[in-house]
Amino acid sequence: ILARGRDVCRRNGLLILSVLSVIVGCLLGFFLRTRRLSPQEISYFQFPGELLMRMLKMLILPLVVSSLVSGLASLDPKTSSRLGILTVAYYLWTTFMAVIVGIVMVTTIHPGGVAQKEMTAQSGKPIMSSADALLDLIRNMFPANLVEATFKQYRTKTTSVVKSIKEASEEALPRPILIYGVQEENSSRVQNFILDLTPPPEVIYKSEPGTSEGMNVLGIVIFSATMGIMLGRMGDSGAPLVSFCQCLNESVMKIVAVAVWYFPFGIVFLIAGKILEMDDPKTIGKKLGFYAITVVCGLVVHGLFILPLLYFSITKKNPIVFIRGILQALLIALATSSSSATLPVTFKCLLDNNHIERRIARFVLPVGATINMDGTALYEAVAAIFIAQVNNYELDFGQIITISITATAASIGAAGIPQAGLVTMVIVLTSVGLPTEDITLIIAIDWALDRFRTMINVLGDALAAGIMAHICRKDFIQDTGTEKLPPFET
Ligand code: DAS
Repeated sequence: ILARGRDVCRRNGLLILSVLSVIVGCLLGFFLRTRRLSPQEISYFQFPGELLMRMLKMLILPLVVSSLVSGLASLDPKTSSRLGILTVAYYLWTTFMAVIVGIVMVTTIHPGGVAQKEMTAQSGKPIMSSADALLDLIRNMFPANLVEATFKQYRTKTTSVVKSIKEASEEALPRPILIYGVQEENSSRVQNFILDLTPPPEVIYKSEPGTSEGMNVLGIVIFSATMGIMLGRMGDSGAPLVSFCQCLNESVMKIVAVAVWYFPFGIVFLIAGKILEMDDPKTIGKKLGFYAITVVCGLVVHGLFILPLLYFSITKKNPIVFIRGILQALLIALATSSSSATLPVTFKCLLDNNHIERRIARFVLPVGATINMDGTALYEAVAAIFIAQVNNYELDFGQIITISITATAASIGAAGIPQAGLVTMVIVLTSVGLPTEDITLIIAIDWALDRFRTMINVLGDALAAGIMAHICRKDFIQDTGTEKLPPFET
């Protein structure tokens, strides 16, 4: 009874701690805003939160590669192709549904009409064309050098961040903005685009490091899935590498089991640090209030009604119990606004709390974290139509269809990193001839809405794993245990 009690409290304890950390983070953030900290003090205060982000990002590459390779290699070709087709079809269907929900919401609430009088786009620089954005997405699907590309970016982030801070302060930028982010020679224009979209002056603007490497996660998924399928077909000659990936996957999950105890502490500083940076809520409220309400209503309808209903209709299981099991992952998504960074926790919740077949989770989650973004697709459709409304631009039916298709495609190309959806929106806007510089109309609250759409992205991936585990359960019951698990596998 003691052991059981300890386990229940340990699991719930961590969840309760995480919920409390979100509340404490919000309260602390708003309290410290009244203390008017200096930019330097803000960046020191954000340090524990930055550690949390780096801890999670450090795990993405080994986790994605090891889970996809070992997951796919341990499935027989029939199951893996069936699972692959079903998963991608499900993802496309739910993403398109999210877009439709968003379009219905924004045409019903019509937030742009409210804002029309007050809003004017800040003097926009010619922002990159959708062709560039599209080429960048495709380019980053093929990271020139899988490991070097990722770790090189980590390494140069440290050096060039310090360098660019020094240069920036010496050059006394025309606008008193201290921007730092890596301007690598090969970094995608997508990253520069985010840097160009800087909010008003006298703000320390941290380009969320990882934009281009975040795009590379898509390339890593493509590479690892291909590797897994190839190795699965090689039989015994591929076994050593499959076993290596299984062991790597298990060890990463054991690191996550330890790291999760730091998360509540990191969440406090991550959230409070973001609140310290945000614009004055008063200036935001009137202008963008209706827009934010439209986005949140769409996310709630899709995430808390449509997806759970779909889960129940297919599995006949209680979706609330399932969602309860992944609450920890949803909180990390809220704190980090990165579904890729949340991936290790999503894995842990699905395996430990919802007892999803690990080979299903190892395929469905990494693929979902990069191509399945219901929240982002909904958001991009709403934002595009909102910008059309603000510009008094009547969209015809054909353009609405174009927006729904391009929003679906753009969300697939968006990486699971902070504010990626803001960037790929360029494709949606230019597809119907809307001015891309109008993205600056919504940038002030994008960081907050990003957290909620990331939660829905993670929820969509997790529910998909639950549905696929249910649909393919017969494959595993008849399965003769093809996955030769590492010796220490419990
Ligand atoms: N923050 C992205 C994610 O991690 C979503 C987005 O930017 O729209 O899923």
